[in-house]
Order: sequence, then C-alpha cells, then structure tokens
Amino acid sequence: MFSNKMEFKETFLRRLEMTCGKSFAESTKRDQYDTLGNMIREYVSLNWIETKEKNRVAKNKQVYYLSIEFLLGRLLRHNLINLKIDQVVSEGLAELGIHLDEIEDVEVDAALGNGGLGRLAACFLDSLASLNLPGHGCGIRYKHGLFEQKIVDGYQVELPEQWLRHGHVWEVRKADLSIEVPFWGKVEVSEENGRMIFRHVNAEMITAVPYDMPVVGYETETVNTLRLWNAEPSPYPINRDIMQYKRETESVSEFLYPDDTHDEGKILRLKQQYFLVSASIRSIVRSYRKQYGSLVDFHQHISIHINDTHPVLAIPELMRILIDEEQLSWDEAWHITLNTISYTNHTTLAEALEKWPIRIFQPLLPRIYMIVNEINERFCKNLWDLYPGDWNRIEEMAIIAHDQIKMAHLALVGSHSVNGVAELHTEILKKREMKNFYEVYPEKFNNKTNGITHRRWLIKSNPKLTDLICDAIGNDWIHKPELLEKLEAFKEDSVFLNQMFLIKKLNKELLAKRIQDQTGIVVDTSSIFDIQVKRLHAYKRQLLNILHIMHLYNRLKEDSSFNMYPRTFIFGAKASPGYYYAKKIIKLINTVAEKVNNDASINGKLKVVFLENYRVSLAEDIFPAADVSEQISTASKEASGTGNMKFMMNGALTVGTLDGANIEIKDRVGDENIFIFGLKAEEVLNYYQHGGYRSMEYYHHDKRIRKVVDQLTNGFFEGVEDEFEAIYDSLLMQNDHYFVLRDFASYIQIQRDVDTAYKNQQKWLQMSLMNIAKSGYFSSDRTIEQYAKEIWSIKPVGQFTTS
Ligand code: GL9
Repeated sequence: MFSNKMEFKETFLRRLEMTCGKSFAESTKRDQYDTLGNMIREYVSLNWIETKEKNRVAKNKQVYYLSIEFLLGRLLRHNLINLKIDQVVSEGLAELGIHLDEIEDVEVDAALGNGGLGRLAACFLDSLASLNLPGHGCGIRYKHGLFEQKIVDGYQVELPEQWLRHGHVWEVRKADLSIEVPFWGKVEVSEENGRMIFRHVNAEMITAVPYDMPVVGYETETVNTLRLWNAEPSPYPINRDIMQYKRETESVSEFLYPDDTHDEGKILRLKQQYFLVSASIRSIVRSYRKQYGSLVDFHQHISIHINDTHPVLAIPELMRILIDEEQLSWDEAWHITLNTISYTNHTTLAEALEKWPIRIFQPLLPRIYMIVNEINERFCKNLWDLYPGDWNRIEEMAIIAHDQIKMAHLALVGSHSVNGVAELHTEILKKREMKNFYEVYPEKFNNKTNGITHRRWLIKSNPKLTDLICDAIGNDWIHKPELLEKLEAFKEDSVFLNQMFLIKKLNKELLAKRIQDQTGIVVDTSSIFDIQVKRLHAYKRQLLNILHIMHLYNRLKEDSSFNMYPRTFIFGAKASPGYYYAKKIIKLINTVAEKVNNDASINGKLKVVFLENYRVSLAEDIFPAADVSEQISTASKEASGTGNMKFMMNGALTVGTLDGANIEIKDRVGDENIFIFGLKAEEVLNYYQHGGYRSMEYYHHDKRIRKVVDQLTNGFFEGVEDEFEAIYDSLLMQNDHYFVLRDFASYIQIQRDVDTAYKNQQKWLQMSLMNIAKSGYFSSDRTIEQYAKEIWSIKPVGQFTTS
C-alpha cells in the first residue's frame, strides 16, 4: 500500500478525497482519522488472510480466549507501532501539517470492560499475536461500553458511553457468518434407534453477527482475530410484537454488565453469557468441521479458555454439540470437553462468585440445564465413591445445591486446568477457597502470574524512556523483556540516572498540563507524584490513602515546622453505579481535595487531584508520570493487580501490602527497592477466621486515627457533616472489615520512609532503575508463553519476522 513517506502521503490524500468526498483543506480531524484508520486496517488485511491460511494449512492447534470483557483502549497508535510504521506515518502527516497526536485524540477508547480482568484479556491478545501464537479472542460487541464518569460537585455521575457513534474503523462485519442462538422454548425427548434424541423446540432465536477486528503482532506478519458478537433480531420472528422483539433482542449486546441485582437484570446477564458462549463455540465448531469433518479429535486441535466463570457455559454447550449434534456418547463427549476447556479464576471475593437460581436458568436454557444437571449428578456420584457418607462435603461441592447453580464449581469440574493469577492467590485457592476441589483434582491447579504488554505500557505510553533504554542496552529487550535486567549495569551511571530524572520530569509536566486543563488545579512538578488509579472498591482501600492525606494535612496545620517533601496525590477511579459506599469515598476524596488545595497556609505542600473518567487512554498518560504507586489492598483480597506492574515498568516505586503480585514484585526488586507495610494475608485470614480485631481499640489508642476519623463527621468539612456517616460507621460500628485502622500506623510510617528516600535523589533514581530493570518478568509475553506451553499446548506459527 505504501513503503515510504512519499507513497504514504499520496495514498493518504487520495483516500481522503475518495472516501470523504472533500478536499484535504476541507477535511476534519475525524475525516483524517477515519481515512488513516481504514488505510491501516486494509494494510494488515493481506497478513490477516495469510495468518488464517497458514494456520489452516499447518493444522496448528488454536486457542480461543472467551471473555465477557476486552478493555482495548485506542488502537490507532498501537497498531502503527506494532506495524513499525508509526514514524513514516507521523512524519508524512507532519509534512501535511497534521500532528498524529491530534488525530489520535479523535479515537474513543473501546471500553468493553470494567478493569483488570478485561484489560488483561486485551494484553493477552497483543502478546499472542506478537509471539506468533495462534490465539483469538471471542467477546461481545457492546453498544455502550463502560459508563463515562463525570464529577459534579464532588459526586460521581454516570453517562452512557457511545464509542460506536461514529462507527469503528477497526471492525469488519461478517453477516454471512451469523449464528442463531436459541433461548426459552422446551426440550422434546424421544428415542430413535436406541438413542435418546433431544430437540429444543419453540425457541426464540437471537442472531449473533460477528464483527472481526485484526489483532496485529509486533514486528511480525501475524494478525490474529478478535471476534465480537452483536445481537440482532432473527429474520422471521413468529407470533411476536416486532418492536418489542427487536428491543429485547438488541438489549443482549447493548450494555456492558447491566444491573444484575434484580431478576430482570439477571436474565439479561445470563442471556449475554450464553449468547457469547454459544455463538463462539458454534462458530469454532463450524470451521473445525469444515477442515476436519468429525469432532472426535477436537481437543487435539482446539483449546478454549474461559476468562473467569462468565463464559463457563462453554462446558455444557460443547457437551450439547458433541452429544446432540455429533451423536457421541456422554463419556466420549466429556473426554473431549474436559481436554478442551481451561479456566482462570480472578478473585476470591464471595460477592463475585456467580450463582444462578434454577428458576431463572432452567426456562431460559432448557437443554443446557439438563446437561448441567447431568454433569452435577455424575460428579456427585464420584464424590460419593470418594467420600462415602460425607453428605456435608458433597453438598458443599455440588454444582447444583439449594436451587442454585454454582458457576465456579462447574468450571472446576469441567475443565482440565484451573489457574490463579498470582502465586499468593493460587495458594489461597488451593489451601482455602477451593480446598475441597484441590483435594479431588490436585493436578488441575496451577499458577499463572498476570502480566502486561510492555508494548502499550512502556513503548507506546513512555516513548522517551523507551528511547533511553534502547540507547543504553539496544533493542533486544523488546522481544525478550527480561533483558531489561541489563539496565542494572547503569546503577552507578550518574548521566543515565540524570536522564531518567529528566524524562520523569517531562512526563510529570505533561500530566500536570492535563490536570490543569481538566480540573484547573495547578500542581508542582517537582513534588512527589503519588498515584492510586484503579476501580473504587472497599478492599482496595482508597480510604486508607485519603485518611493518610487528612493526617498529613493535620500535621501541617498543627505544626508549622513539620517537614515533608511536597506531594501531589492523584486518584482515578470509577465506582460501580450501584455501589453506595464506593461513591461516598469518591465524594470524600473530592471534599478533602477541595479543602486542602484551597488552603494557602500549607504553602502548596499538599495537593489532591481526582481525575475523572479514568480509562485506558488516560492511564497511558498517568503511569509514566508516577513517582509512587499505591498498591494498598487488604492483604489476601487483590488476586493479582496489574496496575502495580505498569507503574513499576515506568519506574515508580511501590507502596504496597504483601498482596497479589506485589509479593512477586518485591521478590524481584528486593526489600530495599519497595515500601511494604501492613498485615500479611495469613494475619488477615486468621482475623477473619478467629476474630480478635477491634477497630475501636485502634481508634481509642492512636490519637492520629481518632482525629481523622472524627473529622469525617464533626463539621471539619463544612456543609457536608452527614455525608460520610457510612464511612465512619464502617470503620467503627462495623469493625472495619478491611483493616484500614489496623494498618494505619504502619502506613504512616512507610510513607515517612518514602519521604526520606525521595530526598536522596540519586538513591531514589537507583531504586527506580531497579524497578524498571526487574519489570521484564511482568510482561504478558512471559505469562502467555506459560499459558501456551503449560495449559494450551500451542506453538508459534512459523516465525516470519519481517525485519
Ligand atoms: C480481577 C482482580 O481483582 C485483579 O486483582 C486481577 O489483577 C485481575 C486480572 O486477573 O482480575 N478480578 C476481577 O473480577 N476484576 C479484577 O480486576 N475486576 C474487574 O475487572 C472489574
């Protein structure tokens, strides 16, 4: 399409006129973005076709990653970088008087996910393609992704997100590959030639239309596929009010995670799950049959991974196809299914464990229910053989009990591999949460510590640091991120350290500008940028952070000689719309910010910023500018965390508890390059099990705690005296479930250590360097290589690197 800058410019201008019907001079930024995006998508289409063909001819085993969320963010620059044409394009555009940054800003984030779990899926796709592995994503094309957050008067307000309003240049609609997904109706059972026949009749069909997106690998010809399903009416609905049918149908792919606290919402959520699973598996089976005919060796050529339990109906759906359509026996079908499916658990929080009442499940998915029931009965029989008479254990482990279907149990029984997402998390699954299952199936359990793609989170988001690294150690680390360790050799190199300092400073200036544009707050770029960005949740303890800020403010007010290095505390967080307590924390952060930022008497030593609408594209500006990374969850609660890795890779130092992947970060950088505080997981779990914690004692015995807790309700924040009662109550009346007060003193202390450490600039930069140097392990390339080898048994497709 183009092989140099001249050709690029010519093609771009011609395409712009042809597709927009305007002259270049008349064109808008959006016209330019659309033109460029379409050009790039077409640029990869040959390799896209080629990749599919290569896989088919070589009969490579393929993996399909089923996920209800893919938090992709923007794709233009990411694709340009992976194709290694970002420079040609940006120079070509510059000669036309266009800044690539401005065009990039036209692109709305594809926010088809809530947080860590969805972003992990997006990082995995990038690593699969970049490692030439035959792996594809399957998800839902939500019309509205994660809500847009506005902060109004300190409160979160949610607006529907509209990423498709102007179309999406990266997708290709493939209506001819649509699949009909059946709901409701009933199952007629008959016998023919000695075989049971199951017919799902009177079903209401929803058409799943695939939209394919190319997933471009870095510096390789591999282009994998992300297939997102759109729900549309089937052509001929019978006996239905057409408008109502259309509305009901389209609602299946309308919103990411609709409210599931009511039965109505529940039905929709379950519909989404089966819709994703059925469309994906049937399209996999369709192309498999085309190539191989019979399904008896399916598991030899196909691996299906379920990202948490949301797609767990993949198990009964595959059973259904193998038994009802392929006419295999139960045992044959079970063998294939078990060996095809693998499962990742992403949390041990009880409220996240999915359970479906039979009264909802059975009428909506009658045949699938029968199969789940049979899986359960066979499983319970096996348990009976293993633990004769142990009713309690069997009841606890059953897939169906007390009129509910437990999705995690189905996943544990119906897959050959179950993994946690960090070492501690996997240990907690084995020793506690899934102890009974670990006893029955020890061989299924394994750990795969999460990772992040260094291509987006370092190369794309921090180009200056990337250049510095390349100048120092060459480019090999891009393909083998563990080679970042070579940076250790620069620990005593003051020129190098000074360059790191200058780059951090520049990145802080960029963020400061953004903060000022967005909030009007002016921040001091020589202050410590101390950042906590993640979903808002009680267990993540943004509350601990803000109470500590209140404490610092009190110290500054009480004692004019209190010596602290100036700090800018930055927050970004969305609260689930129905999560009352989390929303109160957002209001508290904004209330503290208002008070602190407007108090001239503290000489700007303390600033608090809440950045609204935290999302992937904003995150890309935040991580490179951080000095301190807040990873302060109650130990045992954060399964892994991935923001912790993004901060580390950009040279921020972690203030963290021994939770999730923080532990593995500490193991790699060493105790001297991280700030660890607070209760350990064992201690937290012992408190939960045996009691012994009384938050009130900490309140009474530590006047620093008493002061900040009292300030929540004593009029310290004028005009909002009643606002924070729920927070006050959670800390004292409800005995502080997340140990905020228990960890408070140790948090104050570690933050003093941070203050001291930062004052020694050379030392700080060395610590920062060690974090970057040790971050290679946390590339999702390492994670994906482990999945590929240890779970999926897939191999790279013939290496055909272009350069
Ligand atoms: C999560 C865990 O809470 C995180 O600790 C983990 O890093 C990610 C990815 O494995 O998964 N599980 C989970 O349900 N979410 C996670 O972030 N939640 C969201 O994605 C909103």
